[in-house]
Amino acid sequence: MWLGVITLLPEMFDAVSQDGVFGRALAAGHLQLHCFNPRDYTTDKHRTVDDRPYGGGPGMVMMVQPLLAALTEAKAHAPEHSRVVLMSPQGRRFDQQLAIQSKEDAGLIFICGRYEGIDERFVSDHVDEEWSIGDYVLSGGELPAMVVMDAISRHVPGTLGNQQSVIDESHLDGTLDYPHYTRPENVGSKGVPQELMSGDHNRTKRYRRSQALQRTLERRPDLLTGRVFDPLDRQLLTACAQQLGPHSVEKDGEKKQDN
Ligand code: 4FV
Repeated sequence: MWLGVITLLPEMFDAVSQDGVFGRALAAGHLQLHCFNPRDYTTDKHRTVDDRPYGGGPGMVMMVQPLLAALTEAKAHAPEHSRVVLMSPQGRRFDQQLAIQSKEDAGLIFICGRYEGIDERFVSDHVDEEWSIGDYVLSGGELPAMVVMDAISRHVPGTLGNQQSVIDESHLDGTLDYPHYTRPENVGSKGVPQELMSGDHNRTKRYRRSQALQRTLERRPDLLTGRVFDPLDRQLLTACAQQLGPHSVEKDGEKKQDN
């Protein structure tokens, strides 16, 4: 997958390019990452990329010309029909489903704003989609772009050594993840659930599924609405609900404190 980023701070992307899953995927050629800095495409001696907002108000707004010149250069290198995505709180909430859908794209070009935002004429004429990573305002679109690229890249074949971990991954089927344990077996007074020590694959699988459903029921019951469950899930959910008892789900998914 070819990834382009329009950013005033390309050096920020060194944070994901050199190590980890994303860095290894770049090194292996499963992913390509290319940054285009609007400041390199300015036409004035001061290399101006922003200006004061019409109508007044705080901060600065990114100008069209440098952004468009950088985007044009990116498109000259990107696979044909690569979508242009602006990272913005006004966008569609990015989630696992969108991450999985996006792995099919041959290329994506992310626009990372700075300052108060971007001239609306660039957005309306050149941006295909706006995506948000959450309802808060950051100082730039670079971190959201890195979050999104990381989530998408995990689904690009070859990126993860064990593609099964993506298949098992939480949120893939709309549930939260089950708890994980590793050595040493005893940490203080706490051991490891017997279901994980039994060596019985089916027992372990059932335990993990039950824990994932219980956590989802407790913390994010909204993820369970409108879902069709197979007989095993229905059986496990019924057991979870009985075990948790009435009113066991706190508002806003807050974990119920053990009394
Ligand atoms: C953001 C978000 C975000 C707003 C102004 C960039 C900043 C600045 N992007 N999800 N939340 N972007 O806050 O995606 O230009």
